Amino acid sequence: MRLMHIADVHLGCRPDVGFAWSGEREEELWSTFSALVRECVRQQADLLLIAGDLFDGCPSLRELERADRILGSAESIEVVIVAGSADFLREESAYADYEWSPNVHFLKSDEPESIYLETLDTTVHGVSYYSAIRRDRVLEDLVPDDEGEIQILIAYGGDQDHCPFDLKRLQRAEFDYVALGGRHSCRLLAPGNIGYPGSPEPLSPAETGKHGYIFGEIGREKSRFTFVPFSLREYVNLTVRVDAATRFKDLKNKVRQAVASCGLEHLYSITVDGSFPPGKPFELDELRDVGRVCAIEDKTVPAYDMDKLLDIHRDDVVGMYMEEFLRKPSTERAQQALYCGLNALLQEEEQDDDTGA
Ligand SMILES: [Mn+2]
Repeated sequence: MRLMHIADVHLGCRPDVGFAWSGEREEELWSTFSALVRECVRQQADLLLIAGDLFDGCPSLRELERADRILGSAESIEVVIVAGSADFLREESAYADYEWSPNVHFLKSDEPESIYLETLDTTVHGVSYYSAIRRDRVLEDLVPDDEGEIQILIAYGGDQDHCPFDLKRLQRAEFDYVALGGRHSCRLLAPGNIGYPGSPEPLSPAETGKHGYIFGEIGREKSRFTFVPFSLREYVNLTVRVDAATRFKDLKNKVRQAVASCGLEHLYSITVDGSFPPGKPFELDELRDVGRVCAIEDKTVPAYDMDKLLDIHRDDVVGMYMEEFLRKPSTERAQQALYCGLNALLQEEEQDDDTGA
């Protein structure tokens, strides 16, 4: 039996709000979801498991119909869904009593339930959320029954606020596979048949790295589960070093090259580290047009020659200020404060010089 396991798709979510590509990303969550279902067919999977947070919130009827059209189009594939913390069920919602296509099975009770899929001789056990937080340890009590040859648990949670469980207990229950949801990055847990696929598309700059799905084969002798990268885009952290001799043009070229070699389709957080000529900081905002840049962090400091400055200002307030800082162990914060103060003091001195005071 071949299965695809996805979770945390968050349809309806609009990542990177405020950026030019935000609307496009919202649509890409849908197109990747469609592509996943087509991939399921192409890979001749028998079963698609969706372990919570298919939607970013309580879906509208339109969103339900759109998702159902996609899932219903793969009529040869049995689909099992549970609701997670983001798309928890509200009694009066369209989500709670929507009639899905015949191949789509929604385990929508807040009590554990199971479905026996006759053609696959497989039983899938699961439970849904009716609030964003659920602290009972309901998953730990679930055990295989003797109906299906293959026994699967589909479960959302694992942290303190979302159906916490002891991994050892889950392992001891001896399901053939435990399809988890609720983490946005992939994690396969020992002995390899328990896993979080993560979100198929990353949803925020913190969600760096590969995103995709878990594909599994359950056999009589041997089973195998692997993570398969599938997302259209990734969030990438890029750090570039500069020094006082770096020209802005060269810095921009360096960033442009790095972005081009990583991939223009990706979404970047750029950190610039190093130093700039005192009084002439780089205009880092101008790096925004090298690609899809979500954030720029400026970690540059002015390239003061401390020894020389101390020598010049031995007997004035600037020297006293510097000595006060240099006496203490240097932390990043203290450094920042030192440079800020130094900037202000030296600028004041320059103005005094200009006005002849
Ligand atoms: Mn989620």
